[in-house]
Amino acid sequence: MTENINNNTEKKRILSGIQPSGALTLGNYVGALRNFVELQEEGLYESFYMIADLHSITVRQEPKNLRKNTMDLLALFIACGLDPKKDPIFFQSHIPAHLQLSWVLTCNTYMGELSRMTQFKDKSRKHENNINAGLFTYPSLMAADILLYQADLVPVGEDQRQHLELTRDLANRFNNLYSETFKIPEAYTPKVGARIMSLQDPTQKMSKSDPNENSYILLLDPIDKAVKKIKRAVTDSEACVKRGEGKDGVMNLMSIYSAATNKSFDEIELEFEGKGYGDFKAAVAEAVAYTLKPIQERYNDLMKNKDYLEEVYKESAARASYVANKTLSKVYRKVGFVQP
Ligand code: ATP
Ligand code: LTN
Repeated sequence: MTENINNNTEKKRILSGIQPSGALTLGNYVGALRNFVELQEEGLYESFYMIADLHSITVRQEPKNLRKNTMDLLALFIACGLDPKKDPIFFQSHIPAHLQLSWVLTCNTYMGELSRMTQFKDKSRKHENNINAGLFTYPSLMAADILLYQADLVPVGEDQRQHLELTRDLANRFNNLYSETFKIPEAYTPKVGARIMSLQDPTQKMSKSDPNENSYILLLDPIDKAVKKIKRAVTDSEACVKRGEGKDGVMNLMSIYSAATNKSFDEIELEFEGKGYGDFKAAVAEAVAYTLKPIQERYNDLMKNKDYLEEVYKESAARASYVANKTLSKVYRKVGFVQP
């Protein structure tokens, strides 16, 4: 018999998360956070936004920095426009159900599936001295995050699509083995900016853990610093703002400009016809500054009000754990655990 999975809610559900593994980049904003805000404004979904602190310790974290990055991220979520009154913004470690479901899913995930994950391969290469079991089983925890909330949609950057595919496979596997339990979620990636590239090597994704700080723009970079980084961005010798072979650097700046101004690539090519990279970079820098400034102002205000932030994460955890625990008890019952 098919059960009503989403119970009494009509609205479709969203779940997404970002790790507090460092300061957020423009890539995180364009690929993920900005879309959280747009989707919330559409008002068609019931959403759950999570700061994935449990995931972040798959890479070594300094405790003091982890605490700061976690609070910073909460403030940045709100500064970017998410309204915690509408939808909860919670810390993953505050809801034990994530780990409890993750164990059940881990026992239904094959080693071969986890070995194929590109993020695992990338991160193992980057952290040769700490290839821990958590880094390997990371996707089963991510699947638990999503499936606990019966999410229909998961807004993420392109790099997370493979994890989403695995989540769908795990949900189907569980549903077939036991009975209909989980919604099958879909990834939602933006049309422009699903992968913002490094400003220094446009074949690599812009990443907050890149050792070269000129390769990324942080949401909290002082504006003059962000402007300088754009001016230094790698381009090519053609001095022509258009799409084309070998023009990865220019196309990346076009994506950034497009994301910041909502102009299409055709419009951008037209706007800069006959102009050089100096003019183009100045325009990109101005658009980025225009995007960052209000976020930074709101962030600074929020950081002065720690009591408010505490209230947000506590209330959010209460709201989210109600939903999460409902799914978890269903799963525990189906697996055959005796009710406590
Ligand atoms: P790290 O550099 O530590 O691996 P990260 O910058 O990739 O981390 P995550 O916390 O893994 O950050 O990602 C948060 C969200 O931002 C995810 O949805 C991810 O897909 C998205 N994202 C990350 N980098 C980019 C990028 N360069 N372009 C577009 N989206 C991105
Ligand atoms: N793996 C993601 C962060 C993350 C996430 C999630 C995203 C953890 N759990 C659930 C969406 C849904 C990342 O590294 N970007």
